[in-house]
Amino acid sequence: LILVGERINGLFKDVAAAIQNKDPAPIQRLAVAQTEAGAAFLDVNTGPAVDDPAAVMPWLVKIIEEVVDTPLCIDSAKPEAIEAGLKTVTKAKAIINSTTAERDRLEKYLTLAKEYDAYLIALTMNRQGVPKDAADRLALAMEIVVVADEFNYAVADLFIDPLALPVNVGQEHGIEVLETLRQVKTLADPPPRTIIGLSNVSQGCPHRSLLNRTYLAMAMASGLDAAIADVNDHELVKTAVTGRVLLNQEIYSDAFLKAAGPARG
Ligand code: THG
Repeated sequence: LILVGERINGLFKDVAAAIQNKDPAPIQRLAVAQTEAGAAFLDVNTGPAVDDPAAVMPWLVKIIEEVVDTPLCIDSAKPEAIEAGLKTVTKAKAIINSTTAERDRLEKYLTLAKEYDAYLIALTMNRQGVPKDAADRLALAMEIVVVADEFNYAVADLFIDPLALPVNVGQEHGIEVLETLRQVKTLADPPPRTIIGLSNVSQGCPHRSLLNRTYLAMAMASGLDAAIADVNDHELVKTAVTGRVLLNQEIYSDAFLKAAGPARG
């Protein structure tokens, strides 16, 4: 499972304040902490309070790259902000987060992904919003795969995101997202990869870690390849490693024993 650290996002008050004050230190601390916790990528999102994300994104990329080598997941609904971020990146292949299935946006983001040799996350939503069931999510995933193929974009570099929603407002979506994760693998050979914003499921809910961990285990069993998640939740990272062992994606001995701690029966 590829873990993308979610924490450098202006949705969080401390990050919003650091951006406002042009203070690199809190953001750099989050970059180091998430990297040490095992993040393979760091999500970078200016958040909703920033007027001009295309001006802020290069600053974020620069200060993060000063302290870690971890590749970045450039997260914005504004293509100008994505491009400004990609222009600044000097480390390994980045992820573009994210396009929707809307044709004009998809073509714009695919063009950027090709030009900057980046992975691309595509959400199974369009102008009508998020579909209510797996069949409609899959129809959008198929449209995305077809257009990626037309663009000669490697489908294995494409991550389909079926959009996890908070369980307290979209309870009926949980099982539809799991079904979508399973069926996406039948759309092409090699298939696209899959990703979700895991913490979405618990937004506004009590027992967030428990909800995140339980859904992670179910999503992994449904074929999930990557998650944007709270990597500083040690129980969550332990669940990810344990899931990999139980799904025979990782050898039982070394990583599992290390992650789970001393054996207590
Ligand atoms: N798919 C893709 N990208 C995404 C998402 C997705 N990026 C953003 C988001 N969803 C994933 N990241 C987060 C980050 C924070 C929270 C949830 C998902 C979160 N934040 C606290 C809250 O709203 O309660 C912030 C409050 C605070 O502590 O300050 O829960 O689905 N491709």
